[in-house]
Amino acid sequence: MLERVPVRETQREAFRADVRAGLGSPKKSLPSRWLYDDRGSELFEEITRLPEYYPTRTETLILERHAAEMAAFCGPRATVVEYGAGAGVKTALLLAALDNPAVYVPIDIAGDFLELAAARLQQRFPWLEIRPVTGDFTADLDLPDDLPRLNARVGFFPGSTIGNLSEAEARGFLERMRGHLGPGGRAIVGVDLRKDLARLLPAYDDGAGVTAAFNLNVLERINRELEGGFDLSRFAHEARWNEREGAVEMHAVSLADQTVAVGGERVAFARGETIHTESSRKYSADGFAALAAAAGWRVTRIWTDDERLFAVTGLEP
Ligand code: AVJ
Repeated sequence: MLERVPVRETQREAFRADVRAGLGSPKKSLPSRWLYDDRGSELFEEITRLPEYYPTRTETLILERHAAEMAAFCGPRATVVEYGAGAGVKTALLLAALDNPAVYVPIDIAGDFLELAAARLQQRFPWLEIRPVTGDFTADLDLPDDLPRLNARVGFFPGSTIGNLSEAEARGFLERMRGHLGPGGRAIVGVDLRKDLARLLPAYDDGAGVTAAFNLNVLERINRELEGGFDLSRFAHEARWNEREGAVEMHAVSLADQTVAVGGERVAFARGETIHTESSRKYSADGFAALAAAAGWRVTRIWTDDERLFAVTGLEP
């Protein structure tokens, strides 16, 4: 397909611009979205199966355990709008539990991935109307205006993806979602909870080194796509807690004073200097309720696990 080439090129130019700006600033950083190319998405799937990485299996357990209550909360004949289409396991759990869901609208920036996930779900739920939307849900994205308006709309945002957004971005996202879902809307949002650092940090620095590979893959991506010269043996993965932000941060730490070629420019690193590659915010139940309230939502349900590691929240306008 011809129109695909410009899209890829535009992506690459956006990547180049972000890398230039992020590595050119005094505190080096890269937007976390660039972690998720094909290799990064594969590595993230591997992360979700690690013994140290509790969020995915805990959230899945909560969805399984409380599916009936969630179905009652959402009501019959729902139109389910999912923000970011994952591997589909959690979606299938929710759709299977709901009372006759009518329409499923997955939104994702990766169009190919989205079509694949939609096709898989269609096999499992042949009677469900599936309407994929390719787009960036963190930006000002509209839903198709011919969706059935009679049904209750339910927003689904699992995985604690909301933790990747800054507080301002998260509020903006929740406000836009409220607009999408309308006055009778409901939302189910997965939120990773604050916890002991002894439990939290290993989830982002596992013994097998998968998270390290996931983090440093963004440097390899610069090498692959932007003719970069990063020597991966001269950078290390670091996960650290930022108390002020209430977030686990991933950094790539330079192990030496060095200069790296990136797309015709040279970037200097001092030994110990880092590139901040991702923040994963953790909320208290009260903190999340306050954030939701600022965006016009009330948290009226909290489903959690016995250890209170993770919360699946139910929101009403
Ligand atoms: C996909 C953003 C939910 O923050 O836990 C996992 C990403 N980064 N290990 C998270 C991630 C490192 C993950 N989210």
